[in-house]
Amino acid sequence: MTDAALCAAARHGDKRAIARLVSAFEDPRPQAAPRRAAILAALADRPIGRVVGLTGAPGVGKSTLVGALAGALLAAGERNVAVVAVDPSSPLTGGALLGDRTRVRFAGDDPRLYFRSQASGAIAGGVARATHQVCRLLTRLFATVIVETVGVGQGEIEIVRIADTTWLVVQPHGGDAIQFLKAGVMEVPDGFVISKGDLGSAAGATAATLTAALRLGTAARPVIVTSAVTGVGVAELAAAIAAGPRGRLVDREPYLFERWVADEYGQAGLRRLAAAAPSTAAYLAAHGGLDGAQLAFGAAEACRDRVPDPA
Ligand SMILES: Nc1nc2c(ncn2[C@@H]2O[C@H](COP(=O)(O)OP(=O)(O)OP(=O)(O)O)[C@@H](O)[C@H]2O)c(=O)[nH]1
Ligand SMILES: [Mg+2]
Repeated sequence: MTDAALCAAARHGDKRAIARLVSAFEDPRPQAAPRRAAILAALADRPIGRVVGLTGAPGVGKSTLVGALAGALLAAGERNVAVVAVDPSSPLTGGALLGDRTRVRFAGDDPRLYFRSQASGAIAGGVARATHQVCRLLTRLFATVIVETVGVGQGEIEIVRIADTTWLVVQPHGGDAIQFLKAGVMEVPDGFVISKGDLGSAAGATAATLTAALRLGTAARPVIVTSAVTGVGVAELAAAIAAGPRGRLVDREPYLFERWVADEYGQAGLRRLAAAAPSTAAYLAAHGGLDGAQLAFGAAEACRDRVPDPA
């Protein structure tokens, strides 16, 4: 099938077509950039969906919540929902550490729901290097894209650089809330979810502690107690997400391009980028956006490999 045919099928929710397009966006090589540009051009008439980050320590209940939340978003009127679960994988084995635990289960086989899991590899931040790329595609196909990441500290909630809004999930009395406060991470999320609200009064107490702590901060942010068991709070969270902003992924491209340069070519690559243009935004503009910039930068780097540095 051609990419044009895949795009046509993907518009109608064909999951195999979507999966084949997603692989083009997971390919880090600059040679893959023109294909991405062509796919996005074929979908350019589509509105850009919202990216919602759902992050928190391992085992707090993110995947379970996401399964329920996706259904609640559809019930709240969202056209369709994709979920990307970033699977923390071991740098040693290259395999997934937690395997099945990152599986998100949807109720039934709804054509409006799509799930993809990605191995994060050795990349810091809990966000796979390909996550932002895949979000570029999925936001053209889905009204809401939820990204589940494991984030436990300041350096590990890089998801906020991609998402329109990020929610931090903490469990009752997990100590996470206090730990996050200390780490300064509380400033980062747009809202908080206390999971496992069915486990006695602990969730309410944690919510009260958190709300009191947040009152010291600047902007008021929601604290929602949820339970994937009883369903409490899930509709409220869906409504808050549905009322939030969408479509800011494009503004993130200078940052995303710098991340890609750093991943592929290291600090020296970043220095050459800085020398090549007055700003990253200017470099992107000069090359027609992210895909063109990757192709051009990759070609320049390939030339360098052939011609030894004069220094
Ligand atoms: N009682 C109760 N248990 C829950 C709830 N949500 C999740 N759990 C349980 O908590 C455990 C972890 O749930 P997951 O959804 O896999 O948690 P996660 O945050 O996605 O975990 P990782 O992806 O491994 O970081 C499982 O045993 C769930 O059954 C809830 O609302 N109430
Ligand atoms: Mg999970």
